[in-house]
Amino acid sequence: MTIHLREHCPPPSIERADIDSLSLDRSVVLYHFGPSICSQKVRLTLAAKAVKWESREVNLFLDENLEPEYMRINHRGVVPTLIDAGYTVFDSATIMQYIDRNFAGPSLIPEDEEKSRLMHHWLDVQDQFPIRGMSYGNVKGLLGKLVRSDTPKRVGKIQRLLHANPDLAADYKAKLRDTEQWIDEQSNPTVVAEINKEMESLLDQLGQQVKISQWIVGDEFTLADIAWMTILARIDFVGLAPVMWGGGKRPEVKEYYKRLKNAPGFDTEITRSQNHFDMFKRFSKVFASKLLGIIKRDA
Ligand SMILES: N[C@@H](CCC(=O)N[C@@H](CS)C(=O)NCC(=O)O)C(=O)O
Repeated sequence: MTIHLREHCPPPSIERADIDSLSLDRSVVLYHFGPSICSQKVRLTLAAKAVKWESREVNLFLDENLEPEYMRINHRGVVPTLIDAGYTVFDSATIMQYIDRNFAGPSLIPEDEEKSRLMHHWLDVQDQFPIRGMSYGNVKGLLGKLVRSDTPKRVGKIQRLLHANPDLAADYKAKLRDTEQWIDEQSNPTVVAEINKEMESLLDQLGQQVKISQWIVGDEFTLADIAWMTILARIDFVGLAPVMWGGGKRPEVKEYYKRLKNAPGFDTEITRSQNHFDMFKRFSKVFASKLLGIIKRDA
């Protein structure tokens, strides 16, 4: 049974009878990348539900997501992609809801209609936020220079892949447009400043929410908290924490982030793959591998 969901389609819910009959040999495969925020959301959800899964790393720093084999699995060439019992599910927010509905374990979507609406609101808000611009535009120092200088190099690679794979032409053309937008965004300080301002306004609203309760939706830890855990960790990683919740500013957000850092999965799914040491290690490997590729190509 193969159903390919495109973004914004509601995830299918497998019938309980199907789950029971599949449970013994159910294999869950996740295409993901350690530091990718969208992958972190899904890995945290799998961990919260104690789902066993097989890892297929798609190294974004090596542009493995652009390879035709992966583009045939995920036409946008992005991670994550989840494959479960013949279903291929795209888009982190969709995958998170799919996992919650189709696996046993604590429910991460409130049953109460009003609370569920609120949870979806906070899930949508983060989903629509230009997190890529915030991440690439703000990361400072040598790491910032390295990650930003890597984006323009993808243009040539996508053009080569476009010519070599005419059946994927539409997808590679979309990837080219997206990469050009990405380059404009990350290198334009006005755009980055606007994105940061937008985040400040969201954090004001988030602060109001977590001032009155432990988690975003009262005392229930939900998918919205998982998603915001990754966003706040990214803000911290790129060095924006002092601007966003330092010096007595937004104390509720600061306290909420402290609670999130103590929540299960933070260390294993975020800190382990999103730290400066790991990033430098990954980038030096990328540099060596790309250099070798250029030498071989020009030999
Ligand atoms: N809306 C999608 C976005 C997926 C996405 O943009 N993933 C990023 C990593 S967080 C990616 O694969 N970037 C590589 C690229 O855009 O080429 C989701 O939430 O899954």
